[in-house]
Amino acid sequence: MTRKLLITGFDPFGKDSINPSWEAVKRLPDAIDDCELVKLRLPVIFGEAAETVLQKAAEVCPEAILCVGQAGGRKAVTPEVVGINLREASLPDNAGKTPRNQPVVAGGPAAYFSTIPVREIMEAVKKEGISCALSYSAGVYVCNDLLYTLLHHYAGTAVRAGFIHVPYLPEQTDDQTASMPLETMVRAISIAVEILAITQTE
Ligand code: PCA
Repeated sequence: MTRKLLITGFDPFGKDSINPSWEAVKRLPDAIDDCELVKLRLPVIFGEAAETVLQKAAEVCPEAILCVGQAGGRKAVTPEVVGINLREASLPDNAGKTPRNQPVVAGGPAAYFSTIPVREIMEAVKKEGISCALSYSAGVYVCNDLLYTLLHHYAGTAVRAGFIHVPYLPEQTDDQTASMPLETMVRAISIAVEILAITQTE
């Protein structure tokens, strides 16, 4: 049976009319190695993004879930090491919600480590000459909300979950702000999927 990876990108949010995460995810092939990629576009809405993923995951039963989001201003592709139990919106989400100092999961642990092999992914991406660094904060907005919810939901199970932030695309920025070409992001995410596919069998 083919193995399945659920891979997600986000809608545009804030002042942006494009989100590189979905632009990159939708350009990935439908399969990498023996891994079938099930792609999903998510709303930038607290709670709803994770709910959308969990519903799809219940349907397709993926072995791993890899979520991708935009982190404007970052220079590198950044696999996230940790998700924290905090919602702190500095910008309304796409439903106008602005939670402040709220937990993602009431009574949940403060944090979870990502369960994908972030270091192996970072090393493999860097080896191809692409800027890549581990990140120790996925923020306190919708991306962290999604990562924490997935790690909480799948804690103690075999389903691995992780998150990778990507920089702006060149067309989203002025010359002073860091950006990365779309093809480079697509390549970096493909490498991450290859690493996931290899390490999943170990
Ligand atoms: N980035 C935001 C939410 C959606 C996205 O692409 C974040 O980093 O939380």
